[in-house]
Amino acid sequence: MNDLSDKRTAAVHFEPDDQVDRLKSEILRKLTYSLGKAPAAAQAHDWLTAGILATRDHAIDVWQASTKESYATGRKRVYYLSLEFLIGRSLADTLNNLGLTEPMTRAMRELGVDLPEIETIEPDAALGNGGLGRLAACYMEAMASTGVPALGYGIRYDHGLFKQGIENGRQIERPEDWLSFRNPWEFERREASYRIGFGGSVAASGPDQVVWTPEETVFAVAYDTPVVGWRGRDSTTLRLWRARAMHPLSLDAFNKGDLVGAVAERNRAEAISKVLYPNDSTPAGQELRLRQEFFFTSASLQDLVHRHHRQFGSLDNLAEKAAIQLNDTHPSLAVAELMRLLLDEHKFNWEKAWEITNATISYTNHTLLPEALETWPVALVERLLPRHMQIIFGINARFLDAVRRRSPDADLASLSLIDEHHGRRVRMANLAFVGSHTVNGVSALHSNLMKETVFAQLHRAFPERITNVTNGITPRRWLLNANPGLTRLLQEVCGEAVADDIGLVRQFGAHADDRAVQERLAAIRRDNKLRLAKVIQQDCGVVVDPEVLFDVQIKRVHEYKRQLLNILETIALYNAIRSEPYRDWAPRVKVFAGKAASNYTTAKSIINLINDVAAVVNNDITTRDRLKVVFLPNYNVSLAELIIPAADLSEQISTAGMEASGTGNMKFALNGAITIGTLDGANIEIGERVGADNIVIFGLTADEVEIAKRNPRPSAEVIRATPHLEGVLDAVAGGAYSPGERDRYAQLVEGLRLNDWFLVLRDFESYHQAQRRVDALWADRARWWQMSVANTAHCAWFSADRAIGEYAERIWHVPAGQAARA
Ligand code: GP0
Repeated sequence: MNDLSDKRTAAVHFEPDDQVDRLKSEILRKLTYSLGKAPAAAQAHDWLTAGILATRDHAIDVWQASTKESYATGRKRVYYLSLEFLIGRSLADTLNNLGLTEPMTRAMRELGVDLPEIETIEPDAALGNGGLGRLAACYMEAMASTGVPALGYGIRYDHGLFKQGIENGRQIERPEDWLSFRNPWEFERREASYRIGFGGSVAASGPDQVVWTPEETVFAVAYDTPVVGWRGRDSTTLRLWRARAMHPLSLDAFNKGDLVGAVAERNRAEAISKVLYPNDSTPAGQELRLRQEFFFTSASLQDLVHRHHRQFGSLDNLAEKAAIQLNDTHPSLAVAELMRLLLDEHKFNWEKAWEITNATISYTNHTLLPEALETWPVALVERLLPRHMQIIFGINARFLDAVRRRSPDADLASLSLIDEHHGRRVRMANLAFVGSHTVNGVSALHSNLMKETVFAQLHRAFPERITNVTNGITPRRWLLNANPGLTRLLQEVCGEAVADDIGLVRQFGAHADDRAVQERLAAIRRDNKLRLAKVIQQDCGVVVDPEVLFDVQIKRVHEYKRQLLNILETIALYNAIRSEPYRDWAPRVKVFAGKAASNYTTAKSIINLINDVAAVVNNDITTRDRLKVVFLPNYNVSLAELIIPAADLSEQISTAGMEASGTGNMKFALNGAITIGTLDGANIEIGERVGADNIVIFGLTADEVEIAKRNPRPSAEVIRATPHLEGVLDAVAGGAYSPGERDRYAQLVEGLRLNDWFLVLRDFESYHQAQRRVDALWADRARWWQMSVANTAHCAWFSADRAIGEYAERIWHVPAGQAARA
C-alpha cells in the first residue's frame, strides 16, 4: 500500500500554482502532440479532449498503483458482469475525485477556456436504460472509493440509448452516437481478445467432457477505462467488449465482385456490439440479444479464468480469489460457461466444477414483474449454444434429482430450469439462482417478496440463499458534484470531512429549526431552480417561476411507475384551480422527463398525453401563475444531475410491490426533496430513516395490492366512488386535450376502464389527498425546510459505499481495502 500513499502525497506536494502551471503544460502538450492542434486553432471540443487526456494521465497513476497492489497481494477481486453501465459524463466527476477540480478550472481559465462550459459538451456514455445500468455505474465508483478491487465487464456499444426528441408532443427516437468524436477515456487492448463461438456441433470426448466445434466464431476485443474513486486512492477497471470479425473481408467474394458478400461476415459479427436494446424491465426476446448476452459473458469469463490461471497456476482456488456478480439475469449464461471452461478446457470432473462455479457466482435480482423475467426457447439456445444447452440440462437433472430425494413433495415443475408450459423455455432466473451461492434483492420489501412470490419454491429448496442488499447511490456524483451549493452548506455545518464520510450529514439534523440554515437552504434551492428554469425555457419554451413548487417525476416511462396517475391528478388539479381560482393552491410546476421503449405503445401514449396536457395548461391564463406542466426531452444522467438538486417534491408513485427499489428516490431525498410516494421498494426504508412526518405516503400497500388483484373491484365502481375522476377520464377520452384527434386517448382510458391493472384509479383519491397535504406543507415554508433538512440528514445510509460494504462482507467475502479504512 506504500506506493499508493506515496503517490497521494506526491500530488499534494505541489504548491497550488505549480499544480496549475503543470496542468496547463499538460493540457497544451495533449493539444499539440496528441491532437495535433495549435491553441489558436483549437475548438471547444479539442480543449475538452485535451483536458480529458490530461486528467486521464492522473487517473492512470492511481489505476496502475491499484492494479499492481491487488496483483502483488493476490487479493480477491470482484467481477461485476452487467449488460448495462449508465455512466453519463466522466470529466467533472473524475476531476473531483482526484481533487483536481480547482486547479484544472484555473489552468483552463488561464488558457482562455471555461471548464464548466466545455464539460457540458462531453457526451453522456449512455450504455444503459435506467436504474439497473446506473446502479452498475455507481457501484464501480463506490468500489473504487472503498478499496474493493474490481473489474466491471460489459459491452462497448457503438450506439447507446437512443436520443429522444419530442415532435408534436410525441416521442421520436434518434440514434445515439457517443463515439463520433472517439472516446478519449478508453484504451483498446488488441492483445486481450478472445474467440466467442456460436452454433456448430458437440462430440463426446470423455465422461462429462465434450468437444464443441462452433460453426461461427467472432472476436471480443477489450476496451479498458479506469474509474477512480474518492481522493484518487484507488481505481477500478471498466472492461467493455467490442465484437470484431475473424475475417473482416472475404477475398473470395471480393474477387468475384460481390462487395456486399465480401463484408457479410464482418457485418454479422460486428452487429453484436452495435447497439443497446432500449427495453427496460421487459426482455426483447430477439436472437441478437441472446448473442449479446453470451458474447460478453463468455469473453468476461474466459478473461478472468485466463488471468486467474496465469496468476495462480490453477483454478482450484478460483472461488477464493474471484467473486462473480451477475447484475440481473442477462449474464446468467455465466453459470453454464464457467462449467464449460472447467469441464472441457480444464478437465475438471462435474462435481468439482460445480462446486467451484457455485462458490464463485452470485446473482442480483432487480424485478418481480413476471413479464420481465427472462426466458429463452430451448430450441434457440440449442441451435446457438449446443454445449451450453447440454450443460443446462445436466445441471437441471442433478438439481431436480437432489430436490426429489430431499423433499418428495417439492413442486419440481416450478423449480425446473426449463419451463414446459409455453413451449420449452430456459428460465434464466432459475439458472442464475441454482448456480449461485447467494441471491440478493435490492430493497427489504423486494427481497421479502422474492421469497414469497417468484422464488417461493426455490427459496424452500435453498432457504439460506436469498439475502437483501438495499441499493445505494454514489454521493460524490449525486450530492458533491450535482449540488455544490448544498455541499458547501453541509461542509460548513458538519465539517469539511462530510465529503470523506457522508455519515457526518447526520449532524445537519440538529439544525432543522435554525432560521439561518433554512434561509441558506432556500437560497441554494432557488439557485438550482433558476439553472433548471433556463433549460426548461430553452427546451420547452415555457417560462417557470423559481418561487413555485417544483414537483418532479423523472424516470423511464412505464405503466407500473404510473406517470399516468400523476398526469390525471394534474388534470383534476387544473380543473379544481379553474373552478376555485382563489383557494390557496400551492403554485406548482409539474416536471416530467423519461424515455419509453420504442415498441411500448402505451408508454408512448402517456408521453403524448403529458405533452398535450402541457399545451393546454400552459396556455390558460386563468391558471397562469398556479400551474405549469413541462416534459423535458431526452432524459439522461446529465439531465438528472441538473433536475434533482432543483426538486422540491419527488414523485415515487409506483404500484406497491412493483418497483424493486428505485434509486432516483434516494438521490432526491439526499438532496433534500420531499418524497410523495407509495410504500414500495426503498421508499419504505427512506420513510423509516427520515421519519413518517418527513415523507408523504399514500396508496395501497403491497399486501393490499395483492388482495386487490385477486378480487378486482370494477373500475366503474371505483370511478363512481372517486370525486372528479369521471370528469377527468371523460375529458381525456373525449379529446379535450387532443382536439385535432379526438380519439387519441380513447384506448388509453378504455384500458383503465376495462382492467386497472396498475391500480391508477384505485389509488387516485389517496394520491389526490396526499397532494393536498403537500399544498399545506408548502404553505408553511419553515416546516418545509425542516423536512428538507431531515431528509438530507438521514439519507447517508443510501450511499453506495454502504451497499458495497454489505456486498463485500456478506456476499463477496472481500475485505474493503486501505481506502475504506483510511
Ligand atoms: C429493473 F428489471 N430495473 C429491471 C430492469 O430491467 N431494469 C431496471 O432498471 C431497476 C428497477 O426497476 C429499480 O427499482 C431498481 O432500483 C434498479 O433496477 C436497480 O436495482 C429502478 O430504480
